[in-house]
Amino acid sequence: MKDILTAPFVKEMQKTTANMYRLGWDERNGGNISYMLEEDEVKEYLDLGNVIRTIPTGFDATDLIGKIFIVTGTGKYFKNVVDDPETNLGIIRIAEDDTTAELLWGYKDGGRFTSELPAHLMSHMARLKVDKENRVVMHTHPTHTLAMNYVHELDEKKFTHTLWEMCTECIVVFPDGVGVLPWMLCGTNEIGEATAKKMEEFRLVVWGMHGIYGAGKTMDETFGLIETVEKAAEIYMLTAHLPRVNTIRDEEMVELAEFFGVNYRKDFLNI
Ligand code: 2HA
Ligand code: ZN
Repeated sequence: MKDILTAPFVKEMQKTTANMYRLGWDERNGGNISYMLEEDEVKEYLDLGNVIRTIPTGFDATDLIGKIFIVTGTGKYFKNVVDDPETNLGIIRIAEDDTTAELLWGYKDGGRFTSELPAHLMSHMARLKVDKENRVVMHTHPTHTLAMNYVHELDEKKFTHTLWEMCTECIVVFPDGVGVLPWMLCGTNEIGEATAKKMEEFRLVVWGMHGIYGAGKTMDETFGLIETVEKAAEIYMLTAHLPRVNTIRDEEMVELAEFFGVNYRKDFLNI
């Protein structure tokens, strides 16, 4: 059996959380990541018959029975994952009863997965229906995206349109746009259900006055989606109070989308 601390998926979680912390997006225990793993890649490092303990999830994840995830821990700081992955991360498998998680590794101090597990697993289920290669769900509190929530209407067409105007590559990176939820109580099944509903249409969902969710095939793709929204939001926050002299026009966005061959939300443009 190989040493789990050398596993590429553990290293990816360490690098990503450290990077996000350094970007200032994940203060204290802010943010959480879940990453679906293949049984074959995990069994090189762990005895899949050895369940350390079971933890109730509090909701049905029928479509995910037997699926394995590496997930950040509740109350844990992204800042600390790099130095102590075994305490701050856990590897869980959804049990046959669909409401229990079997802990295979991690949460060494007796901890458990993120309080946002409902939103994560429900989002995995929703995205897998649209894209069977989806593996990653990421939640974070990117500074400018969050700032924009306070000064921009929380309407998904208007919010997406403004982001698309801020960087030329935006419509190409997230042609499907950004879903937006109003402020809601976090850590609940309700916000999980609302997020998953949006994930049927979007790979990015803003949680009003809280943060953002992203979903994708790889850690890079998912991080890249959020990073691009955050960059656009930063440009918006640097310019929103100034007279707008130039902008990327809707006709130019169409040109971009057509040139790069992306299927964009035509109803999010004003033409
Ligand atoms: O886990 O970000 O939404 C900390 C959070 C809750
Ligand atoms: Zn949060």
